[in-house]
Formats: sequence, C-alpha cells, structure tokens
Amino acid sequence: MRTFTNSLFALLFASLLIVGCGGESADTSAAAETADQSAEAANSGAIVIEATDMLQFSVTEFSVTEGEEVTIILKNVGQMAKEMGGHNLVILTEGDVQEFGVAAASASATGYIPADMEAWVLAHTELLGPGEEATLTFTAPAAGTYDFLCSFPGHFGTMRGVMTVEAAM
Ligand SMILES: [Cu+2]
Repeated sequence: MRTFTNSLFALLFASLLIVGCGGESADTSAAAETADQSAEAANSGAIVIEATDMLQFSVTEFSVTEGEEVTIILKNVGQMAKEMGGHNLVILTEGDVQEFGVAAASASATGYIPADMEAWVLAHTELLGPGEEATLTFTAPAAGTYDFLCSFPGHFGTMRGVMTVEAAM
C-alpha cells in the first residue's frame, strides 16, 4: 500500500513538473487521468451507483479485474414510491438484456427477476424504494463484458450499462 501511495505521489509530482515546465506534452492529461483512476481505486473500493427518478444510473460503465471481490453500492436517490418506480441493479452473466428486461416486467412476484432466467443473473440487489440503498458483493467473473440493468418494468430502456471485467495480470 505504501509503495502504491508513493508511486501515486511520484506520478502527481511528475505531472506537476510537466505543467511547471510549461510543456505542451500530451502526457500531462494522461498522467493526471491515471492518477485520478488510481486515487479512485485507492479509496477503495466500492463502486457507488445512484438510481434516479429520471430513470438513470449515475454510472453506466465500470471496470473490474477478474477474480477481484467487487462491492457495488446502489443508492436510490429518487422519491418515487417503490411500487410506482423502485430500482434494482441486476448484472447479467449471459443472455440478452432486452429479453431479460421484457420478461422481468411480468415477474413482480419474484422481485422482477424472472424465475426461469435466474441462470442469467450474476448478482442482483433487491428492489429499492426512495432513499434506500443496497450493497452487492461478488467475485468478478471471467474477463469479458457483462450487461446490467434495472429490471423494474419500463426502466431498462435507459437504466442499463456495461461492466467490463479485465483479465488478471
Ligand atoms: Cu429503475
């Protein structure tokens, strides 16, 4: 951890030097970006996703590493009653997100997770009402891309995204 922090400082210092020298190097933004991402990872860990009344997820793309323990915190920051417009987060391991979303609409009895499609689900939260939050933890599966959605009826059109799993070094 210390080594990591040191290298982060070195990176910040290096980018300050570049800025300080008035260099027009394109490396400046790349270095800053890398530092940002490292800082994010250092804060560790949890990926926080907010779900809104505007039917949006605040995060629609994120990356994890194969075999990593992933923690996602879903926060429903909306005010819509749960029965009218609750939100969940469902990460699919296979299958078509559109097909899942359509089938989920008539699966209210099972929390909008179609019973015959459970094999498609890598992980999911419960349906959240306004102000509620849920934590999802799972081990990142094999490298690849995985769709996620809110499976409340009518939400998946806009409430969806992609989790990228990168191969472990
Ligand atoms: Cu939703």
